[in-house]
Amino acid sequence: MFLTMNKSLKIWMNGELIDWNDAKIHILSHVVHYGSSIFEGIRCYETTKGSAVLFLNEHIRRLRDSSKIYRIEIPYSEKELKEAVISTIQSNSHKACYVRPLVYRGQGALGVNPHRASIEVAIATWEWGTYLGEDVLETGVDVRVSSWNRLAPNTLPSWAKAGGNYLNSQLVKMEALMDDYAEGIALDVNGYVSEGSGENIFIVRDNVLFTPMSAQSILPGFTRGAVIRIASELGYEVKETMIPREALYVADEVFLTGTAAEITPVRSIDKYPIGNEKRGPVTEALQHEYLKIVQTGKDPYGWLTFI
Ligand code: PPE
Repeated sequence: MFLTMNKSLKIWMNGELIDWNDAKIHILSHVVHYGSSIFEGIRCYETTKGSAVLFLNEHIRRLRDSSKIYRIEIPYSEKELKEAVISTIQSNSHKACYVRPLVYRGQGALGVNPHRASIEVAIATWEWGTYLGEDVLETGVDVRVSSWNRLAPNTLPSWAKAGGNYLNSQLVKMEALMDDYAEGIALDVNGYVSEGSGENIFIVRDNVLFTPMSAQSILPGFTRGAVIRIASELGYEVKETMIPREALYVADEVFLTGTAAEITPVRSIDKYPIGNEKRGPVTEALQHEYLKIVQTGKDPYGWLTFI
C-alpha cells in the first residue's frame, strides 16, 4: 500500500499492541457503512523536560462525551484509555507524535440499528508536522469561506467528534483545495461564522478577540480553550459571540486553532488581505505563549501529562 504518512510500529487494538500492518477491520463493520465512529486527535510534544501529552484528560473526557451522545459503551475506563495512549506512544518510541484514539461499531449485523454491532477501540500514533503546509505558522494561510454550511443544529451534534461529521469537513476541505486555498471556513446554517474543516477560528479587531459560541455548530476545541485562557492572562478581552461573515474581511488578524493546526495565522480570506497579510502581533503573542508551554514543558495551567 502506498502510504504518505509516517508509519509507526504498533497500534493498540482492544487491549493489545499489535503490528501496524495487522491493525485491520472487516468490510462489513458497521462503521464502514454508516460512519459510526467517534475519535480524538491528541498531540504529544517533546519538551525540554521530556515527552508530554497535551490535554490528555480533556481529550479522553471528550471521547466519553461523544460516546455518551451516540450511546456507545466503551469497554474501558478513562484511566485505562489514558494508560493505553501512553503505552502506545512508548511502544513506538516516539518523542513527539499525533495520537488518534478511535472507537467504532464493528461486526455483528448490518442495518442502521447500531446496537447489534460490536464496539471496538483502537489507538494509533504517527509523526505529524504542521497541518496546513510548511512554514505556515509564520507566513499564514490563504482561506476561503465555504459554499458548504456546517452541520445544522439537531442534525448531527457538533460537540460529538464523530466520524460521520467529517463528511461535511471533507466537502469544505476539497472545495478549498481545488481552488488552491489551504482551508475553508464554514458558516453555520444561519450564515454566521462557524469553523474550519478541522479547526476553530478567532478574529482580532482593536485588540479584542472574537470567536464563535459553542452552540454555533462547532467542535469546542481545547486549543480554542487554551487561546481563550492565554489571551485573558495576557490581558486581552475575549468574546464568544456570533460573527458575521464580513467581520472576517475587516479583521485586523484572523487565526485558526486545533490540535493538528496549533495556532495558524490566516493572511487572506476570499482574496481579501487580512491585516498586513502576515502574522499579526496578537496572533504571534498567543502562539509564543502556547508554544512555550509545549516546548519548555513549563506548564502553569496543568495541561501536560509527562510520560
Ligand atoms: N473543529 C473541528 C471540526 C476539528 O476537527 C477540530 C480538531 C477542532 C475544531 C479543534 O479542536 P481541538 O483539537 O480540540 O483544538 N481537528 C482534529 C482533526 C484533524 C484531522 O484532520 O483529522 C485535530 O486537530 O486533531
